Amino acid sequence: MKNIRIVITGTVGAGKSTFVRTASEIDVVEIERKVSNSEIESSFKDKTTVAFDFGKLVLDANKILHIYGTPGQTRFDFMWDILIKGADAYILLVKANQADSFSYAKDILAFMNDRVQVPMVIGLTHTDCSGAIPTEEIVKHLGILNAKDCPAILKVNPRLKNSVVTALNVLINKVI
Ligand SMILES: Nc1nc2c(ncn2[C@@H]2O[C@H](COP(=O)(O)OP(=O)(O)OP(=O)(O)O)[C@@H](O)[C@H]2O)c(=O)[nH]1
Ligand SMILES: [Mg+2]
Repeated sequence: MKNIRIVITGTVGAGKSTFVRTASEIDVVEIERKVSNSEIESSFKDKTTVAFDFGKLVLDANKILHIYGTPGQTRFDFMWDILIKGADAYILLVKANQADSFSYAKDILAFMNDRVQVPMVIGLTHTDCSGAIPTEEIVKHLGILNAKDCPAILKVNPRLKNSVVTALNVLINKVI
């Protein structure tokens, strides 16, 4: 059995913790804190990841995925650094209905690219929500200029097991 370390990163509230929870076969380790009032106003939720999420999924007879979710907030980016080093692959989740987070997603991508060159895919979340921006427009905002440089981009609903497993399979096929 081979352990494969997958990191789920992305913008605040994109669905990283939800993704890990949906994927995992074990009780997930979640290190979250209540967000302050000002943060609630901007993110419409009451908890945020401050360290990491951890879950496990046995993908097939040969592969066990160790899945780590990062914090979204930049003040915890020391954890991005710790988690991405040693990753075999990662997923960047981008909240498709939040246009003002796209430049932040671009910064996260640059942060990860500076540290590792491993397979990755981009997962667009909240595409079921009103105000979701079309994929081609998001790609432009992420600074991906041509098809050659474009990683796989898929719509992901972190609440749905099928969707999460599909995304993981697309990624794992790039690792092997
Ligand atoms: N409708 C819808 N809701 C989603 C989707 N993805 C995530 N959510 C919801 O978005 C909220 C935030 O999800 P989290 O998993 O906490 O987000 P996070 O990326 O871990 O957030 P931080 O740790 O604060 O960066 C939860 O209520 C999820 O159920 C999606 O694709 N569609
Ligand atoms: Mg989280």
